[in-house]
Amino acid sequence: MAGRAIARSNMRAGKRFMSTAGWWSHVTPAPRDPILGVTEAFLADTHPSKVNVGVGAYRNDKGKPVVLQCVREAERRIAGSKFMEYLPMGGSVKFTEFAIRLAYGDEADVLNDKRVASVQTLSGTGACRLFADFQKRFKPESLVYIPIPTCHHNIWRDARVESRLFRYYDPATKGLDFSGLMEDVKNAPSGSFFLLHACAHNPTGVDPSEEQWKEISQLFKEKGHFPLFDMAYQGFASGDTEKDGQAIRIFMNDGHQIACGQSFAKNMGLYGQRVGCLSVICSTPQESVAVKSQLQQIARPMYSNPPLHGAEIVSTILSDPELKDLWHKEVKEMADRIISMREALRFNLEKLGSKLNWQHVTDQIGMFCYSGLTEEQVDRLTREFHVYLTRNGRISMAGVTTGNVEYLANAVHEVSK
Ligand code: PLA
Repeated sequence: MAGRAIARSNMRAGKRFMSTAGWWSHVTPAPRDPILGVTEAFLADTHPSKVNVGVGAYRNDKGKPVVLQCVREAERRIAGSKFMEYLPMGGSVKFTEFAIRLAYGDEADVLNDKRVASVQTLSGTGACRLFADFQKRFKPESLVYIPIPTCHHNIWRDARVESRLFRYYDPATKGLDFSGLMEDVKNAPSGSFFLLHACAHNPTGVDPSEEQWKEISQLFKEKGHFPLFDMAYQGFASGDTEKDGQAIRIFMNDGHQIACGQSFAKNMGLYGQRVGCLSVICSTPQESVAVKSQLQQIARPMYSNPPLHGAEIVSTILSDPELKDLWHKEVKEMADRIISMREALRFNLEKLGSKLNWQHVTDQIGMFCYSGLTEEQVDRLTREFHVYLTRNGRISMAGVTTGNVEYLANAVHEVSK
């Protein structure tokens, strides 16, 4: 066929094809994301008193996002950096070295022995997902146990790791279901993986005590379970990054080979920079070299290598004693503001004469208050009061301010009385 005839016949075929159903006509809309969808709904609301206590993103007392001073100073210092080329597949080595020192402590034996494999990840979500893919590849039959309730279980679903649930939160006490947790850990098949939140558990704001962590660690030893720590809030629970690392340190000192996913979204306010770290404690330096190389190989065909800017900010801060001190001070300020808002919310609810017990508002820690409100009550809060939160009743305390706390307390009281 001559060129023009081929073109004409292709066009006819194209027309025929286009008249049939579209390529994606079988695709139905995905459900709205339970957390990020709340922000979308909030942005679409034009009511002047609207309040967003959905996503866990820190706001100052004026309700505005915060750029930390240490971050501004780090940005100023790296502004002259001409380094714009690709990072290695595992990201910035300087960044990961400082990140793991923050997680495990400067003096940790596992660091001196070079037994930690670490790679820079796309924030905390990316760290968990990379580990889930690694688990699937190298322990394909293993299970992951996820706490009830949790928020990021879809990570393991999409990595095709089979998951089970373990008891964590007791709605009756609005605290930890420690005996249920221990029983489920005991009954899980030996060698299971467990997702643990290192501190400031999301969504409940309930953490085990130091003593309880020790008991959990011992039971993990007996059962030969693998702990994966999701550490998205180091510093946000107590205001002290060392104290918030205590669960990691307990497990590490008990000789567990743990994995840890760190996020700098919250504690440095680098949400959109997507800067995180996945580390895996190995039995030998050789094993850690192998593990790191495999983690990189999983990243390579997915996103090739992670972004540069956020990692440079973090390593500039963590490697400079003065900036690091400033950061510690600023993290404490954020944590303290949240604690004072817990007190203010509880105070206002009690002042309004609520008959319910709101002690958990001040007992729980970190960014969230797991209020105990039902889905129907949450729907009323949104519909009648323009207060936006996830349907599980989780209130992001970081969105509460002296300006909106009375309004919020009144709305909560109205739907719960
Ligand atoms: N792990 C926990 C426990 C988290 O709460 C979050 C974020 C992440 C990991 C992931 O954060 P990153 O990828 O941004 O580092 N949780 C948020 C948002 C703030 C979310 O669900 O992604 C939340 O509102 O629950």
